[in-house]
Amino acid sequence: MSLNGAYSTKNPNLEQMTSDFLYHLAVNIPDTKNPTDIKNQFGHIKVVCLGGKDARMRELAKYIHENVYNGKSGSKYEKDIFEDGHRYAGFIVGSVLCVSHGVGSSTMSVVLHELIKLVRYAKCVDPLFIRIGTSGGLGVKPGTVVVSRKGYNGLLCSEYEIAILGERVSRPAYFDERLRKDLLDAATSPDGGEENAFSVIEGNTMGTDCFYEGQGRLDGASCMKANGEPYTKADKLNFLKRCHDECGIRNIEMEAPMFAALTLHCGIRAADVCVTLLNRLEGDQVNSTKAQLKDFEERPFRLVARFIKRHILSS
Ligand code: R2B
Ligand code: URA
Repeated sequence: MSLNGAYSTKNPNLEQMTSDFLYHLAVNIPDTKNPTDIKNQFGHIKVVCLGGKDARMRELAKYIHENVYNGKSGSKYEKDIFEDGHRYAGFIVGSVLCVSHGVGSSTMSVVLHELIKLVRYAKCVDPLFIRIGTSGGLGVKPGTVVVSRKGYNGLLCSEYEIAILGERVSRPAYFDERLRKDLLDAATSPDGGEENAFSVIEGNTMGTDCFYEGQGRLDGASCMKANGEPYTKADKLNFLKRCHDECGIRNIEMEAPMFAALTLHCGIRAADVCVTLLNRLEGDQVNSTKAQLKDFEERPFRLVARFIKRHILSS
């Protein structure tokens, strides 16, 4: 039986545990049956935003304070509530929790397990999890924001495969349809306002375990095919075109299949909203200027802030 009727636990052992320690967040739950402090601190959270970098998540909290709550969130949004864990950073602003997740699925899955337990102990009602990230685009203009339909792994399968007790376990990796539609809806401004200044599209997202060879880059420390021979620019473009044409992949990052699969498995509605920093059909190096990076990285903030105002705080 689940502690929270809104979403389920996939771990029956949790029902038997009288205390829990979310080690990487340094959050202690001395009494899981009556977690009063956790409920007081997190029970009101409606949206958990996740992004790679600590500093970007602090900026997101500030952005939401200013743009969603008009400077009146009443939250100490600059305080890193997970600093004692020395691994991830977390900032609360109104009913939004912004958390960093590092690079890649293995790093993100650790914080995701602990956050899913946290919102469950806190009895948050139907919390949404939204990753706000960066990516390489496929055939789309740099700066485009992609809201993901499905995650694909580097073998072009829409699944997340993990080894559990010495066996391969494969889980489906698609994102919540209603949340995706609501996010896309937030991209449209009834008065033709600022959101139209950049494109927001839906597409599939490949998440790889390796930034370099896993994403077909030519500029890693190694650049070799399975047969031990170097791959060429033509090989790379062939692969990227297959991703685009056969799988509808419009951007590449390093977390989508794991994030989609674990949230889906645990009954959490989730979305992946990533800006593309470059068009991978044209190159490999991420060499945007500081100002361009700031502008691009803020684009998913703008979309998600508008979504929160329109679909979360108005209801
Ligand atoms: C996008 O950017 C990071 C790699 O630079 C990784 O976390 C991702 O998914
Ligand atoms: N993040 C990635 O994983 N790939 C890119 O090309 C850019 C950002």
